[in-house]
Amino acid sequence: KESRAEKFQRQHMDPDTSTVTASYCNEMMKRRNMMVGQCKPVNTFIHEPLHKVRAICFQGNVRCKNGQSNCHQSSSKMRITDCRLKKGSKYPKCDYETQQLQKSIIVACECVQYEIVHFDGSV
Ligand code: PAX
Repeated sequence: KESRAEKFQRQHMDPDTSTVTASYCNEMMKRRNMMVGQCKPVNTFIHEPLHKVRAICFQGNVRCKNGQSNCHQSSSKMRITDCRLKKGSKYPKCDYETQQLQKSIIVACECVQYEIVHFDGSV
């Protein structure tokens, strides 16, 4: 079974891409299985090496949106792409807007090995 850390990597990691095209989100949301049963409304891909993203678990501790205390904010800006479902788009035709950004990101970390399990937002 896919672990939470593996699921985070499938849904949010894309280190080898530096520039994205307008169709990036439509292709990636499909390829990474986020159009199964429903269209995931918002999803962020991170274009940084995994070791840099894992290191966020040792950076500034912040409260998560759900009130838990296991969230961490990256001390530097990261290259990310936000995928947002376009208004009126209906499953199974999930149609996304692609937006490339450089922002600090907030993630939730779990367990002894400090694996990232959830993307909380970007600021
Ligand atoms: P998730 O299901 O929210 O969390 P996501 O991050 O890809 O998935 P399982 O066993 O899978 O249920 N976990 C936590 N979740 C939230 N908060 C804390 N502190 C926490 N600690 C552990 C994946 C797993 O992490 C566990 C949680 O129980 C899950 O375990 O965002 C909704 C989705 O949109 C993404 C992020 C979320 O998907 P919302 O509405 O909660 O903010 N998303 C959102 C994004 O990719 N980019 C964005 O900018 C925003 C706003």
